[in-house]
Amino acid sequence: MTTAIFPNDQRAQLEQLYAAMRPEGLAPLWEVLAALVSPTPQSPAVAHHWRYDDARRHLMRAGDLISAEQAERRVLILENPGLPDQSAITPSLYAGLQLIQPGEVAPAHRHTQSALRFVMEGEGAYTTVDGERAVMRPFDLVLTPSWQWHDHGNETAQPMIWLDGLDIPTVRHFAASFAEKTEAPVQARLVPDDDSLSRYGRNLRPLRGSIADRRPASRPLFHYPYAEWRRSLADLAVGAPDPHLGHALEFINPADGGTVLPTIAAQVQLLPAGFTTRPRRASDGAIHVVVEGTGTARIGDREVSLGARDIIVVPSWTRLELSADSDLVLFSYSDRAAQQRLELYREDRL
Ligand code: GTQ
Repeated sequence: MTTAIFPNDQRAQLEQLYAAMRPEGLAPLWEVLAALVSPTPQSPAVAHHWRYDDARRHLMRAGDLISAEQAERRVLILENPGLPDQSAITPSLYAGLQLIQPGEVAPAHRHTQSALRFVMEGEGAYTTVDGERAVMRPFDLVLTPSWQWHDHGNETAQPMIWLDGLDIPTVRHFAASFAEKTEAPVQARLVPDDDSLSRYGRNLRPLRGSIADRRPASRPLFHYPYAEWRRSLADLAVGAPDPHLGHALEFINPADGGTVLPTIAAQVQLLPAGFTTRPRRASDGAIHVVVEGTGTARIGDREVSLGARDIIVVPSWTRLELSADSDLVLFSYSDRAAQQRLELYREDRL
């Protein structure tokens, strides 16, 4: 807390007032106003870099020590060093690396927190969302919208690891967490696998006759396969890159063209070999994952080298400049969706 400057006698009398009113739940705004209403964002989060291989080693060890069923979710939380013990990678968002070993099931539950999964390794394991399975491949994006039942399973012979991105700290901020479990750990399959991808994933939507659609009309799609988004990015990359973003595409909700989740926006970008972005800063706190290539991220006064599957966090209003050694493909998610809905979002292209 910052302390305002006052002459000594005034300060002494003010302190007496504060002491007298504190037990009655009263506090002076003038002591804290400058910190509360700062001219620019003052994030308690710091820039940080997780090397995938290092995180993976600890995750595999956890896999030896505890089962997915026992843990309910076997996840290593990516905790921002500026937000210790808060299970947060930014003030509003959560990130974790989840491991499902061959034959394991992470049992069905649902909660008000919205989630995305970005597959880091493994092929053929599934997430079932409200009775529909999405079979996952590396670098697929899969959503679990608020209050939809989800269980994860791996019937393949390889471990499956993905990055979980959730709005856990946002929901905690609003004290609006609700969660439920089912009796059976695995949901029944109600429709063919990837049914919603067939219906909504190709720039079409079902014509409604007398049979109502099963999924909520407002958020019908939950699987964005790597093969599809990578092809779009490759086709886009024949043109000139945006100076601040390179070639960038946002994942959208086909129902309204908006962000994939009400709180979380997700995007991919490709920076051609040798390209350096112009610096930019934005009020969203963002998590970036290296999909392909190598390069460098300059985040504020930090510089980190980016290798395969590395993860970085860029706090709000921190200058970011990205350089690609080889063609660099990044996935990222941020709280821009929530900030735009709350009319808070700003960016500054330098
Ligand atoms: O897979 O449902 O990393 O509920 C944290 C909370 C994953 C999940 C997390 C969760 C999940």
